[in-house]
Order: sequence, then structure tokens, then C-alpha cells
Amino acid sequence: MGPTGIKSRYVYKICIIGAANVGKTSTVNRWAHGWFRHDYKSTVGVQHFSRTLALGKGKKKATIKLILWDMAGQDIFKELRKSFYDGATGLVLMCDITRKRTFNQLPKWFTEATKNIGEKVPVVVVANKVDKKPHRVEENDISKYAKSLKAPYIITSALSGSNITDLFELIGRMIHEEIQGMVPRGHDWSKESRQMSSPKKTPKATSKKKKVKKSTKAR
Ligand SMILES: Nc1nc2c(ncn2[C@@H]2O[C@H](COP(=O)(O)OP(=O)(O)OP(=O)(O)O)[C@@H](O)[C@H]2O)c(=O)[nH]1
Ligand SMILES: [Mg+2]
Repeated sequence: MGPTGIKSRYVYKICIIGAANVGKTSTVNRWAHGWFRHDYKSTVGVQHFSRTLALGKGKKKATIKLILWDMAGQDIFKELRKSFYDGATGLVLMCDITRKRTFNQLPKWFTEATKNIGEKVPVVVVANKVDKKPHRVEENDISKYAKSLKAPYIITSALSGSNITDLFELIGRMIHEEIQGMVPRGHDWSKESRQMSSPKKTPKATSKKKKVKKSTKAR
């Protein structure tokens, strides 16, 4: 039984990986408990969390249970990590948008994971800490890398909570649809990316135009 009290037939294991300090534990804590801590307490080995999730509508409706494996990013845990990948059905590949090195290391993390899982599984590429400046990773580069894996990317903040729910709903749906045969294995998911929002036209600009029109009439 999950926290919602609903039983789920579908249980999926997701490994959350990426360099130390990128915000893996913070992201899980934000989704799992709704809180955020500012101090850094590096994960030792791995920690787990599980939560049920309601997916889709109509025929696609399902309740799935996600078991999150929040893995330690520090190099000293490299050997230990190998055994944690066993049976994983999905991956969250995370970097810190303010540290380029953590983005450049993503292929290394992807290789470590796929080597130990033994097959390719659905992946979401995540660039976290979008609330923090300056950004040192271009969205275009994140997009290109994700596309090369047929994966979507999503830009998050564990601090503000931005896109965190979307992230877990997305990876949960991807795994479920591939495993249940709704889409072929190795499906191209890159179109599901959540782009950084482009600046909207402010309502002020529109009202200014109206005002100009009115004053012209008056004259
Ligand atoms: N500004 C900001 N800080 C964040 C965010 N996410 C995490 N942090 C901070 O970054 C630091 C590292 O976060 P963790 O979640 O522990 O990082 P981790 O990836 O789990 O690190 P390891 O367990 O060592 O692999 C902490 O001080 C967090 O408060 C975010 O979205 N924005
Ligand atoms: Mg951690």
C-alpha cells in the first residue's frame, strides 16, 4: 500500500544519479515530504523512498508505485553503486545548471548505469538549481544531449519545487508505457521535454497601446 492507501499492481524502480551536490536528495525530499534543507548532507551509499502515483485517463488510467533509489554521487561510492542498479526500470540523470562540470559528466553516469542495468531503460535528463545564478549550462546543450539519448529534459528547482512533480509523473509514465507495451521499447521521448518558459508579453504593453488610442481620439 502506498501513502494514498491505494494498492498498485505496477511497481517500478528508478535510480537517481549524477555528480555529488547536484540536488538528488533534495529533489526526492521535495517530492516525498514537501520540504527543502539548505545544508548539504552528502548521501552515504543510497537511500530509498516509495510513493504511489495515479496516471492517465480512460484506458491509460493506472496506479503505479515508484521506488526511488537516491544514490550517492561521490566518487568513493563508485564500487558500491554498481550493485544498486540491479533491476532498475528507469533513470533520472541529474546535473546542476550552475556547474558545467556536472553536465559534462552525464555521459559517464549514463554509461555506468546502462552497463550495470544491462539494458537501456527510459531516462529523463534533469538540470536542477534553476533558481540559482549564474547558469553555466546552455539549455540548447541540455536539449541536444537529451535528444541523443531519445530522452526528454526537464529543468527543475528542488528549492522552489518548480517542475518536481512533473519530473516524477513523466518518468513514471514513460516506464509504465514502455513496460506495458503502449509504446515500443526504446521509444523516442525527447518531445516530452519541458522547455524553460519564454518571457510572456506583459499585459502592461497591451494596456499602454489602448491608452494611446484613447488619447488620440480625445484630441
Ligand atoms: N539553490 C538551490 N540549491 C539546491 C537545490 N537543490 C539542492 N540544493 C542544495 O545543494 C546542496 C546539495 O544537495 P543534495 O540534495 O544533498 O545533493 P546530492 O546530489 O544528493 O548530493 P550527494 O548525496 O552527495 O550525491 C544542498 O546544500 C542543497 O540545499 C536547488 O534546486 N536550488
Ligand atoms: Mg544525496
